[in-house]
Amino acid sequence: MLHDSSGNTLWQDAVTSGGHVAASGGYTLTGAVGEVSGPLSLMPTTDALFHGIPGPIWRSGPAPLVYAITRVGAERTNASSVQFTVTFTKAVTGVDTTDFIVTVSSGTLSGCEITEVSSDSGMIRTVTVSTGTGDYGTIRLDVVDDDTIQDASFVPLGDAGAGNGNFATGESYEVDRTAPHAVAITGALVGSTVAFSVTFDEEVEGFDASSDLVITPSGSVTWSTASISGGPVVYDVNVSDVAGAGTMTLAASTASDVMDLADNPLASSVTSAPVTIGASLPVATSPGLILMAATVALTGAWATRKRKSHS
Ligand SMILES: [Ca+2]
Ligand SMILES: [Ca+2]
Ligand SMILES: [Ca+2]
Repeated sequence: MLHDSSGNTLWQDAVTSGGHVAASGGYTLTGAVGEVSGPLSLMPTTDALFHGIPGPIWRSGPAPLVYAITRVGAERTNASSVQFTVTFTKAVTGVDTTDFIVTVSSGTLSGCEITEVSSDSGMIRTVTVSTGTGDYGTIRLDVVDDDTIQDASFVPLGDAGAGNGNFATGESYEVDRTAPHAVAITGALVGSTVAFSVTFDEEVEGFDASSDLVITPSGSVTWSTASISGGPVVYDVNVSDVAGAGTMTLAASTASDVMDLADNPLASSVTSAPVTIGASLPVATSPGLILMAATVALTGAWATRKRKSHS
């Protein structure tokens, strides 16, 4: 609808692509959808009307475009559906599920679908996407322009023509439904500390407290504290003030809050080989044997033979 500067209606049909509409009073609308020419300015108002004002020729504003597509949630997820925020450069209508496709740029996901587009007004839409099936994949939401998205002046996305408003450079989600595992743990006695190295098969978080550890001593072994540092794949675990004689092993606790970045909880852990603490003599109290200070790591059988040969 076109008004002159006095508010009189000059023309009240929608502009059609390539149309040429002569309005009363000598004003003319012509050209592609949304473009105007004639001895007047056209200024869209909030109710999508035009008010003609004598002056230079104006277009009714640039065509709408997709400004950005961003994630609503965390990048790594194991969720069955995710949401994207789609922001246009101006208010548009005509946005529905058929304007989008889901692009799986890597991984094994299949069956991802656009399930919902939020209320059709304004500059912003929230689009819900099901993440389908499969253990891992990267999914992105793209806009496919078929000119059904238009601004209030009926100017289609990217201007007239399919494809010129496409958008395929938005943020992605990394869907991860595979639980992490602790796959290698090594340890060595350094002074009175047992220094372990724990390797997971992917980045994990929450591996940060003694409750995340399963420390198993044998013999008379004791310790005071355990500290965890490093990560997010390889961590150092230092067990301090170790005393006594025997061995110590370490595993990561699957009953803890350790999880990958998609919140899949730790599924399993290897256990380290036993780290010998002091001399682990099997029966070190036979008559005539003097038990040395338990600081040298020797196997019991070897130590027993050596000592008998010197007695
Ligand atoms: Ca277009
Ligand atoms: Ca994982
Ligand atoms: Ca923890």
